[in-house]
Amino acid sequence: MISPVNYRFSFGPWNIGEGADPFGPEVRSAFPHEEKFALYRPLGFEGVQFHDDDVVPGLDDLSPSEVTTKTSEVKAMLDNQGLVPEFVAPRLWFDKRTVDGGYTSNSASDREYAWDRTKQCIDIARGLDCKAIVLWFAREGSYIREAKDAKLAYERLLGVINSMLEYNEDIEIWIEPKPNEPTDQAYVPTIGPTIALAYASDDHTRVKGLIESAHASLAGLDPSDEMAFALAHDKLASVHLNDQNGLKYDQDKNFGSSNLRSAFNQISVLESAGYGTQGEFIGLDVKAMRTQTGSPVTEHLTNSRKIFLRLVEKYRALDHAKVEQFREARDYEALEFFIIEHLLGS
Ligand code: XUL
Ligand code: MN
Repeated sequence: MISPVNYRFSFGPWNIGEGADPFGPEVRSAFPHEEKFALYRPLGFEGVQFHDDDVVPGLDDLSPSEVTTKTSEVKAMLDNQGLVPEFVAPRLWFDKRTVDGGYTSNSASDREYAWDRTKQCIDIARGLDCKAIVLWFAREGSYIREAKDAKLAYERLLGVINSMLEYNEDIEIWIEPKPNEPTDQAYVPTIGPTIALAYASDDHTRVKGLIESAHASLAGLDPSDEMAFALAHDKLASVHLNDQNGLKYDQDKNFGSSNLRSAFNQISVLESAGYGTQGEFIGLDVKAMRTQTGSPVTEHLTNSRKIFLRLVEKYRALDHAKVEQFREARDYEALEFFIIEHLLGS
């Protein structure tokens, strides 16, 4: 069955960046954060992915009423621009109190900070009328394996998930697994442990996964299989489509730019499962190349979106009956050539 979905797209304000990397500073002038939102609709995007401090900059230093006021201002701005907040994620990797992670830090006071910040994040999300909280576990892992009690760490993560579910009955938690960076080894590296945590939680229907293509590739896995696993459990809440050239640093390249066939397979999995029919977004998490000049630089976003839509056309134009015939006959040599020819076009 070919999905009739008209996809809606999202990205985060951090995807319009100044090009700093661990080896060098900004190479483009800063484009004001507040002005980024006016770019979304013209670029073809309606969903905004937020970190808590993308909504309320400097939130650790603000009073509760200042946080509420700023959140209401952002909500009004989103309404005016016709934008939807897709999710809010607590940024638990920047502050000094997160050097050892948040929820799994060996410091009790740092864990307390992480929990307070998580409650603030949930309040901010609810203030935007957004029910999704993304947990990218960033520093929840270790630089050396002896540093932490891994069993205790997993128990702590489950404890936080349950506390979040209890703190607000309307939210959903979307875990975005990643195997490494900034830690050497992260807890919850892939979708398997993500789904296990969901089922172990007090309300698994509110705990789901978000698959980023590059994160799956960094784990040496096929992003489309990671997506399929979540879909088979009805737990693919969102995706961060991008690309990755081998096992390197997290590259956030344009979708399909390094592995076109893998991108096509991700679309096959999403389309055949009817992803998007429940309002799920096609989220992008892409970075502009450092060599790009100007401000704001947005072509990486529009190009990734175009590549996605072109591949959707390719998927819909595929002779699916023929694919079934090849599968039935287990003639995978012929199937592979058929797919490659289809991708190459005539
Ligand atoms: C990190 C990453 C994050 C999450 C949101 O690799 O992908 O930007 O998407 O916290
Ligand atoms: Mn991401």
